[in-house]
Amino acid sequence: MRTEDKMINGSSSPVVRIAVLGSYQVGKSALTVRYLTKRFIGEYRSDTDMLYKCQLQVEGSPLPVEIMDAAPPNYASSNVHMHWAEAFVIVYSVCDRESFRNAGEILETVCSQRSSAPVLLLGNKNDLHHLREVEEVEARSLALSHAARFSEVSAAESCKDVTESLDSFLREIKISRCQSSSPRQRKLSVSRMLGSLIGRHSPPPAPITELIILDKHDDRAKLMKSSRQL
Ligand SMILES: Nc1nc2c(ncn2[C@@H]2O[C@H](COP(=O)(O)OP(=O)(O)OP(=O)(O)O)[C@@H](O)[C@H]2O)c(=O)[nH]1
Ligand SMILES: [Mg+2]
Repeated sequence: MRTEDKMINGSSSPVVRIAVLGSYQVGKSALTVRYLTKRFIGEYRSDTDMLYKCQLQVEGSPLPVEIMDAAPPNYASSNVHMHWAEAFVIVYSVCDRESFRNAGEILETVCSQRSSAPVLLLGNKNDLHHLREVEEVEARSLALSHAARFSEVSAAESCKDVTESLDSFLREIKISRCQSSSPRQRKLSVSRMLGSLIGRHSPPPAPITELIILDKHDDRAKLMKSSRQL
């Protein structure tokens, strides 16, 4: 693990910070809200970052989690989320090849800047079969080549798939915190990823305790500052 990762990684903080990144309109907000509330509302505010603070049950014990539903393209230019988060969920739409290409770029950036951070690649909108532009096998192979987890989901149609993939991802994050910071860490995460495909289910997420809307540049600056203080 690089020094920068050590400084940022949650091993020094009890809070797990997850950034949800991806192109416009791929379903980042729908997935976040679906996971935390089990609801699919249909339309979501998309002009700003939303920070959800919550207490989740992971492997039988409570874990404070912060999920940043990032409004693009802020993360690309400011790099704030790259430094703030301990783990990354990268979303694309299976009906939008450009969003998949963009997800690949984000994946590359995360892997180069945060080499040991757990990453989950999520292909959303798999209910829209007739509009599919990205095959599952292609995305799975991209994820594997970067030692990232992968799932195809539909925030609109299936709460179960969304819950399973994010629960399982949180378990991986928890495990990665307990492991040594040797350079083998990302390799090991591949076997964890495969193992998790048949993993157990954790209890349903607890309610959100706080929602912060990060409207201003000032707020993002504070976020950056706090991530550096960890
Ligand atoms: N059919 C279908 N539509 C979805 C799904 N997930 C989200 N949508 C729709 O896709 C649109 C965009 O969803 P959002 O969750 O706002 O996407 P986003 O990535 O947060 O969008 P921005 O914040 O604007 O970048 C909305 O109209 C959603 O209702 C899904 O799984 N299936
Ligand atoms: Mg959004």
